[in-house]
This record gives sequence, structure tokens and C-alpha cells, in this order.
Amino acid sequence: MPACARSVRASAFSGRVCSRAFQPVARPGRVHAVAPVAVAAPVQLKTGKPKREDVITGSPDNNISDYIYDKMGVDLHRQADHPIGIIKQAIYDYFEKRNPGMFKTFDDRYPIVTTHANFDEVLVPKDHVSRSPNDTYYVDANTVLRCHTSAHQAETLRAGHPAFLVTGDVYRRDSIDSTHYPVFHQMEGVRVFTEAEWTAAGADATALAEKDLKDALEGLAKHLFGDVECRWIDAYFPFTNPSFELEIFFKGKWLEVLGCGVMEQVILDANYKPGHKAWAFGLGLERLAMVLFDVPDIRLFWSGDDRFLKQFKAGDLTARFKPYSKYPSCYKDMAFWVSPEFSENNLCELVRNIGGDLVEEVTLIDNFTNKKTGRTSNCYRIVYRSMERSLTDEEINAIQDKVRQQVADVLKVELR
Ligand code: FA5
Ligand code: MG
Repeated sequence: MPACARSVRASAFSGRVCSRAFQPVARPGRVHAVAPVAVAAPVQLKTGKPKREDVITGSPDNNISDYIYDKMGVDLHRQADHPIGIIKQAIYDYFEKRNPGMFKTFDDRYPIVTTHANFDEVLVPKDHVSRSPNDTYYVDANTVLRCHTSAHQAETLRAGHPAFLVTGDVYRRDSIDSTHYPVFHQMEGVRVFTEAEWTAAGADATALAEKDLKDALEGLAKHLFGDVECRWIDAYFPFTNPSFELEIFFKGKWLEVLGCGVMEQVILDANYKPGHKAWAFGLGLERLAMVLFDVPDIRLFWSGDDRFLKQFKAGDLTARFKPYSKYPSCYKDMAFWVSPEFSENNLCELVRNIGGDLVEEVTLIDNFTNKKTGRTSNCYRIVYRSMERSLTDEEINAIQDKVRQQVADVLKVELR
């Protein structure tokens, strides 16, 4: 068994510096007002790369750039020799071995979904931070790039599946560092239990679901990593109760790799059949692949460089990434008085759109409020590094000049 220590932290609401994810807006675990809608929406059957005009629509609510559009349809999770495809298959194999024939798998669900599917059907409150255009990519007011594979829970339950794994690309406006990227891959897992099952186990329904969930995921960690240090954290998600996150000790830090919990009963009752119980999880495939293959930076998964790609082969879980070279980084600091238009996610989006994958990290290194004027000043450090080559001063200066100009023009900050 991997050493999965149980660590109880107050809740994801306390302490953690995190702009989004599915943290509570206010009181963790409160009963929220969003009612599930039992009307069966048709299951999305579209597949393949969306057309550009279906993504960058010209709607006033549209906030998607070509940088993001270009990542759509690449489907790293459907490339058998790619680390993301390899880890997907390894997880499928694990669940097939644990419960032969039980889990139905889907990996071609269309990434453009309604706000109804992405939020309402999984009980995300109307005022939840994840609905904000600061956090989510909107195609138009009622359509988004899915920000999690939980967007497919309700429709797959309605289609009558009692156990399934849904893998797909998901999209988020987020911070920039070695473990966060605006496009990444998740796998959703759901398993429904019948009353006969918890009766036979001599447990109450929630206890059985929680136990089976944790057993399954601890077993998965062992299957993938052998002995690795991991711990359970109490968490909050609108769609599960109780809720947990699993963290793995990686490169000197605790890395969150998944969220999970016992499905909120209303979701199951409205979309499956009453009288059942279920668990659900959402795995971050890049995070798992980073641990398994020792990949130090999430941008590498998007590298087209053969020196990266040739190191991995379908079915081989033993490969460990060998850096071909570590090119020098270069950083630029930028201080400014913030404006109402400013947010860290807006800054990261802007920097990515200009600097692309040359941007390694964006960090707030200083901030203060002038007591007399009440104005707040931030200083951000932008670290640039290519995974493939050395950068020249001229190209970084040109990018940084553009960044400075656009933060002033678009985010209306006053550079200092
Ligand atoms: C969710 O997305 C929930 N839908 C998970 C879930 C499903 C909970 C079913 C309960 C039941 P969260 O926002 O924490 O939760 O993201 C899940 C995982 O995605 C994280 O643990 C992490 O591994 C990965 N992840 C999140 N943001 C990023 C990012 N910007 N880049 C790479 N991976 C990320
Ligand atoms: Mg999380």
C-alpha cells in the first residue's frame, strides 16, 4: 500500500491561496439553491476539432483566444504513445482489472458544453467563482469550454450507465507555473451502488461508497506509482459530500492530483434512479503523468519536440523523463498600480497570449497599499524559458515590451 496518511485540514476554504477550482464561495457544505433540472438534454454527439467560428464567435461574452483554440482537437489523451494517452490507458487497465467489465469508457466527448451541463447539473451555485469569465472560457453567454469532466456526469447517468470513466481536455483561466496550464486533461470516474450492495456489505450507503472510493484510488496510486507518499485532504465540491482531495509528495512539495467524494444524492436521483448511491472522482492526468514519468514542467506535454516524445511508448510505465538540456531562464519584473480590470488570471491570459509556452511562471513578488491614496501596487515576476532552445535578449525584450504595453492598454493598470 502506498502510505496514504489521513490528514484533516480544516477545509479547502481555509488557508489555500487558490483563485478557483471548486472551492466554496462562502460556507463550505452549505445547502445551495440550484435545483437540478430533470429534463433530459440530448447527449452531445459532436466529435473532432471544433470549427474556429464555433469557438471564437464574436459574442460579447466570448473570451477565447487563438492560443487556446489551437490546442483544441489535439487530444493528447487519444495519442497512444503520448504520456497523457499512456496514463489514460494505464488507469483504464487498472479499473478493468479491479472490476472486470464494469466501467464503460468515453474519450471523445465534445469539449464545448452548455453552462447548464458544466455548472447547473452539478449544483454549482449561481454565484460560484468558477462561473466567472475570469475563470472560465465562454463561447457565448450559455456555452463554455468545459472546465471539468464533471460536465458529463449527469448526461452519462441519464444514458443509464452505472459505472463510467470519461476522459477529455478541459480549459481554465488560471495561474501560470510548472503545474498549471490553461488546457489540461481530466478523467471523471463514477460508480453507482445498489441497495443490495450496501446491505451485503453490512454498511450504510455513504460509508460503503466512501470506503470503496478511497480503496479504488489508493489502489490506483499503488498501481501507477508503487510506494509513493500521499495523503487525503478534506475538501469541498458542490457536487459531492463528503469530499476529498488526494495529494502526492513530488519534488519536495505536496501536489494535488485529484478531487473526489460521495455524489450529492439529488444528482443521482434526478439523472439515474432513486434508491442508489454513488461515488465520483476527477483526476488531473498531467499531474499524475508528471509524477509517474518525472516530468518537471507541464508545458512539456505540449512539446512537439522528438527529444521529448520519443522517450515514451504505449504501455510502458517505466519510462522516466531525461532532460535533454536545461536552458537558462530569464525574468522580468513589472510593477503597477492595479485597476478594476486587473486580475491575476487576466494577467496570465494576456502574458500567455503574447509569450506562449516561453512563459514558465508568473508570480506576485510584492504588493502594498498606499495608506494615503488607498491605491494598491503589485509587482509581478514573469519567468521566461524555452524547453527547446536558448532565448535571446532581443526576443524576450520584445515580448516583455508588448506585455507592458498591453497590461496598460487592456488591463488599464498604471505601470510604475
Ligand atoms: C474538479 O475539477 C472536480 N470536478 C473534481 C471532482 C470530480 C471532484 C468528481 C469530486 C467529484 P479541481 O478543480 O480540484 O476539481 O480539479 C481536479 C484536478 O485537476 C486537480 O486535482 C488537478 O490535478 C487538476 N488541475 C486543476 N487545475 C489544473 C491546471 N490549471 N493545470 C493542470 N491540472 C489542473
Ligand atoms: Mg482542487
